[in-house]
Amino acid sequence: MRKNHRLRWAAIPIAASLAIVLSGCTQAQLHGFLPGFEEGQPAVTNQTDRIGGLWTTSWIVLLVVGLITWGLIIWTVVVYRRRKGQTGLPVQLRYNMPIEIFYTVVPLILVLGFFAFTARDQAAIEARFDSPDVKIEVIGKQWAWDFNYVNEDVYSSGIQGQPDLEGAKGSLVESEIPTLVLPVGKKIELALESRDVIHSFWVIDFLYKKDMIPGKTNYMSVIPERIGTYSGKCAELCGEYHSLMLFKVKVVSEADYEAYIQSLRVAGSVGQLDNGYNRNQNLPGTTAPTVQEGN
Ligand SMILES: [Cu+2]
Repeated sequence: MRKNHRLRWAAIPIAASLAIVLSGCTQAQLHGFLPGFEEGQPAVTNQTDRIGGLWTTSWIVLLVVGLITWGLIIWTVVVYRRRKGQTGLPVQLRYNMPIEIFYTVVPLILVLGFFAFTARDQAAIEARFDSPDVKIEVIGKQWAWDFNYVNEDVYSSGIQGQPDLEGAKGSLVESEIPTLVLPVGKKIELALESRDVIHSFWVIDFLYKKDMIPGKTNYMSVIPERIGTYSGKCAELCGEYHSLMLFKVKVVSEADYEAYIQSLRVAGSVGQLDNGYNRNQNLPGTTAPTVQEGN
């Protein structure tokens, strides 16, 4: 009875301080420090809340398991430590059925739980739109990106990151980085392909990446929900200049999207690039135009 009372007195300040600490959390902290969650801003895409939720919940579950495990380890080390004058081995415990069943069943439940939630979210993320508003073919190549705007029959061909000789050491010419322009709030289907080796299409703030495999088309279906510029990179080691295989995703209003498409048309980038094998399209002066942004 007395013990219960004491526990309750302990629980109140713990709960109160927990509430205060959590309410002081920023959006980034509440989402397990994933990128793309800022105060008062809409989600970056229609998928990011779901992915953030899976990540954060997994961490909470695993931290609880960790706290119990660390607690038990510390407890046994302290309580069952060798005391002065003790010799020989302590009482050996083995074939304790309740414990054996416990540490078989609990991990099984955890693994099945992680599997179930991952499968549920993956199915939702991987579902393709019945009728996407915008179809874009993204072609990875050593070491840049080509973008075919399928509905509009225009394209943009990218070059690998160009070192900025006037800027700080290691910096790149920002305006030369290939840019994929997407209209906000539209159902976008990206067909991911490769010309040469396996690459991986990764827009960091979209919290999702997918391999680009020669001879196979992978799809990414996403609705960008926040206007802005996001960094992307190749996430599969693909050769010497893998680290320069960068791109940007610019999510813009529909009017700006139309203007961008028009600028590609004016620049003569009409038609579609094929994904035939060609190793020499990633440097200035090749088929790729050197300045990407028409507007
Ligand atoms: Cu690559």
